[in-house]
Amino acid sequence: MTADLEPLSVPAEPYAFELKPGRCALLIIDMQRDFLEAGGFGESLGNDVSRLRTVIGPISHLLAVWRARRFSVFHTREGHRSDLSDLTSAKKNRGRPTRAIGDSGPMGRLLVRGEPGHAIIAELAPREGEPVIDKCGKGAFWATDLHAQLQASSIQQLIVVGVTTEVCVHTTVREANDRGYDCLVPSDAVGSYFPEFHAAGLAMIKAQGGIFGWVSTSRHVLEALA
Ligand code: C5J
Repeated sequence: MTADLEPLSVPAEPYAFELKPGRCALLIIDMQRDFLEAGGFGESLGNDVSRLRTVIGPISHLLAVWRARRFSVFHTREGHRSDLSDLTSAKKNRGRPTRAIGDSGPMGRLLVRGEPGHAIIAELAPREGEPVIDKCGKGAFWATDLHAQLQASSIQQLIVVGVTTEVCVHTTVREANDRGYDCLVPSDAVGSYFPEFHAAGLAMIKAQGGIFGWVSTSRHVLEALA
């Protein structure tokens, strides 16, 4: 059991984050082929999906350390049941896409569970025993048992990484705040199709004394744990 080890100070903004090893989970948001690869859901919305690939290295390094220390790792996937019974018409039609959620593409039906595009990219594939939270919304807490699972593991803090900064990462950080978690977001381990939204999303998290949490880098987290 790794809980209640000495806190570690991670340089961060707006001030140092007191990381509690054993009480802090690495929460990896939606690192799915549908968002990162050509032919997936992200591209169907007109996005340049290559922009998201910069986060793979930093997340891989954090993940390797979290696994080596036997700290908690949670993965999320955004997607829908094959009958689309959990897909609202508002979400399906938003943006008037040429190919909508549930339509067929090169990686199977877009954002549908079990299809090739719904899978987490090979570089970050979950290991046996690591919880994978399937969510149909942007936030990882809504309509999932993530909170219950975190509580069962006595988790109080989250390092939130993945994609996209201003959408699913941000929504999840906000949800986590309202449930009492302290969140640290490493700026190089979250990514967006839009650099300006990435910057604004991070600025909002750390503003007003850290109204949603702390912003740091993967290097600072790794150095604190070294
Ligand atoms: C989006 C996400 N952008 N994972 N999902 O629709 O951020």
